Amino acid sequence: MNTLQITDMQNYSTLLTLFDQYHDFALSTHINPDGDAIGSELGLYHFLTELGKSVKIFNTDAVPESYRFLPCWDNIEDVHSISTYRPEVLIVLDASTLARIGKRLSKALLPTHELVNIDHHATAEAFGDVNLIMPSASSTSEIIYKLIKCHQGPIGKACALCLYTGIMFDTGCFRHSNTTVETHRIAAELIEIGEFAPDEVYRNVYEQLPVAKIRLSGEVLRTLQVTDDGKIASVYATQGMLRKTGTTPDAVEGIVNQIQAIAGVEVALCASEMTARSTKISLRSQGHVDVSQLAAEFEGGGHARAAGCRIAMPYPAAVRTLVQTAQRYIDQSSSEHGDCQKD
Ligand SMILES: [Mn+2]
Repeated sequence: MNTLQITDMQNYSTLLTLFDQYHDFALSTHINPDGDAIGSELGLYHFLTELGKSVKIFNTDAVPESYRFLPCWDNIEDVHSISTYRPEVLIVLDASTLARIGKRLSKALLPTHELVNIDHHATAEAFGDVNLIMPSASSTSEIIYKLIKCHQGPIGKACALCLYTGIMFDTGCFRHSNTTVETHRIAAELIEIGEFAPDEVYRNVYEQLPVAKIRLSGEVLRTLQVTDDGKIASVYATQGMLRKTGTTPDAVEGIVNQIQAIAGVEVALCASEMTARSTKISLRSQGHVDVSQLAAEFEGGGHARAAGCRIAMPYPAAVRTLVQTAQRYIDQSSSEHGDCQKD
């Protein structure tokens, strides 16, 4: 059986009407775009283009190297190319707030008619005229797939590759808890349509690492601390480590996943020194702790199992504060769930 679960029919049909009604679309996504951000943008871009629409994409940050195999990635423009351009409809993808597309972009890129917000973050704000927020979806790319299906397609080859890449990324290659039977069915269909090799997509995204990034991982992993109960693991990356290895802050991304894999660890965190007084934190959860709530205490956000925030503190203090807060969440959850009933 291959039934499509649509939970928000009302907003789907409103959106489909917009696709038919308007001609000029602009798309955007969050700063430091990841695989789902780029995949959902380009997937929707290909779909709308095939419908004969005029579509432009504007992002604050450049497309990461690892996504430059996706068709039309180089059509993505930056804030400087906007000037007086006004789309009829602006669709913001995978960004839990409008500000997440970048301050300048959120002010410069104004639609004449509709602002649309498509997202799957549990902490997403309904900032659009039309909002399609589905925390149950694995990824924004999965929502775009469902939208196109509701429109009766067609999903083209290029579109299928982009959406598959987004779903693969946001499910951690189909291993995170947001991966469902339906996710696999959608992925299978996209592979069939796109006629691409999934192993090549994987290699493009994950196995084109510069040697400097591995050297940075080595430096960062050396800072590993695990709490006495073994449930919280933390590491940090300093500006000095970036200089020493010749890397930039985005190279820190993904290291948190390595320490999340330690047996018994429920919360993993990686702190990244941005300036002397500002620290970026990435959080992962393997247990009952909802790290999006933890991040929200510091004005961050994300998902129950993966979230992040920025703290106005030097990194050693930020790590201490976050570990203490995580400990409070773990104590709470073990009193609620009982220590012997682990997942
Ligand atoms: Mn996403």
